[in-house]
Amino acid sequence: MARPKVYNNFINGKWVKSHTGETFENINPADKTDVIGKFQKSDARDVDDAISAAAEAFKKWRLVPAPKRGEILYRVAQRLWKDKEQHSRDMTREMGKVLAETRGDVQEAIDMTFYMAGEGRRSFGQTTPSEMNNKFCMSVRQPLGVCGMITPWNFPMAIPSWKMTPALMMGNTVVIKPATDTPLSVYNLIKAMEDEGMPAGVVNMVTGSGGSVGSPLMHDKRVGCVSFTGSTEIGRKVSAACAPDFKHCHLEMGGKNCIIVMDDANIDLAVDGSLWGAFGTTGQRCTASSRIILHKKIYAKFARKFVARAKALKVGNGLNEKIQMGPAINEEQMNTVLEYMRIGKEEDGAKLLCGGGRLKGGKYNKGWFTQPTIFGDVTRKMRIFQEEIFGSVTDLIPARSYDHAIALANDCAYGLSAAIYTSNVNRAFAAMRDVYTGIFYVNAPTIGAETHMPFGGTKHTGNGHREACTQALDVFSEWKSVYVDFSNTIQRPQIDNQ
Ligand code: UN1
Repeated sequence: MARPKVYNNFINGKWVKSHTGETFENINPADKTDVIGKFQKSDARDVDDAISAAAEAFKKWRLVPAPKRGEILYRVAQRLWKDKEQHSRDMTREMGKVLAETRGDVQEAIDMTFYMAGEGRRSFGQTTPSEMNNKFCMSVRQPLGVCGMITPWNFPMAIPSWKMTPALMMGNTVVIKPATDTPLSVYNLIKAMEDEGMPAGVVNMVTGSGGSVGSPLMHDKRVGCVSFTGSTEIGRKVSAACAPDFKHCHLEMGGKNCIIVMDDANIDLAVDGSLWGAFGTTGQRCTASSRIILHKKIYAKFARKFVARAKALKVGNGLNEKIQMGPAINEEQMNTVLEYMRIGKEEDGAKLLCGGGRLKGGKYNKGWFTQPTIFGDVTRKMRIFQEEIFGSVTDLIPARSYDHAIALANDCAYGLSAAIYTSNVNRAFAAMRDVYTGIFYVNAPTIGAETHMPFGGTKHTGNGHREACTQALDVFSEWKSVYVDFSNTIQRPQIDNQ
């Protein structure tokens, strides 16, 4: 086998080694003997270099007209489109999810980049009449400076694009720390930016661990904004790191998303949706359907069909087009999922309906494969009802009525996404109103957000911000209200005109 390629950090337009002189390996989770590449094991000195470069580049980048910044992003989007298949294969190899899904991930990055490129010619502010004569009022956005980004492994190109493209469009510069499990996809995104003429220092990538790279990045006083996607536990640390300097802080964290299936639902459609929502991306989405709340009248019928479909899922290496579910991202994550399977088996009253362990034997021994797992008769006090698992496990929860289903849906620390399957339009609208989440679906599973809609959640999922759509611009800019008085007199609002 060829020796793995060594990838460098990208700082000030150059590919450079870390000060540490050390690297870490990027391993294929479907085949741990497959080393995809070696990446720089960076530390605070590399972060410092990257922030210095970004701070310097900001002086010029903020003055580049927004439509021109947008033009670079258009070219980046076209480049990603051209290289989509290769980027998707790279992503399946480093992350494990199946090719159809990694193509979707790269597509999401393309969509986002085109969308934000278009914002170069929009990014509208307001004009409004003044209460005084001969005076003009308008609001404009201004960039924040250096934006630090800490991105996860489950959407290795889409999520970095959600953060980088609005930040860049607004005139900010970027230092990004990719997840250590999936740095190649961020490398591919950065490389496209370099090749399409992004000026030196405007985007910088530093690879390495959260402690050595993420921590100095979020604590640095020169950083004006930190955008983080990951666990609620780490999100709390990011929030605390940003607080003393009142940095903009955008957090996108856990989920325990539910699908409600009512007695009037199309059951086959709900089974299809639940299968995709629960086991797509091996359940490793913040939006995964990890609680399925079933009206008691259809519980048994749904459970029978759903379990049969889950048992039939083809699990394996995602590079094989016939495979429907890939591995867990790494050994540690697999062990967490296995631990939750154990907890579920011991919960008083929960019934294991299928799966419940690791897939072993033959090709499975090469990677971190877990069985599609369903627990039945799950109730609100159970840990598997309340805690995010981030793996191939979902719960079936019986509900007595619509009101009971809504109470169960809301009885959770998180509030990212929820769904209802029903053929009753009144119920659909009532549920849309009554479930307190950032995203809601009718007759579709909890996954599958589109880039021109705001993305984010309530409660412990987020801190009030949204990614994607124009809402993302609010994270990466500050409003400035501008008053131009052309009266040539002193005019005192609220006083002289009363
Ligand atoms: C995530 O899981 O962090 O809505 C992002 C979806 C995808 C994005 C998921 N478009 O499922």
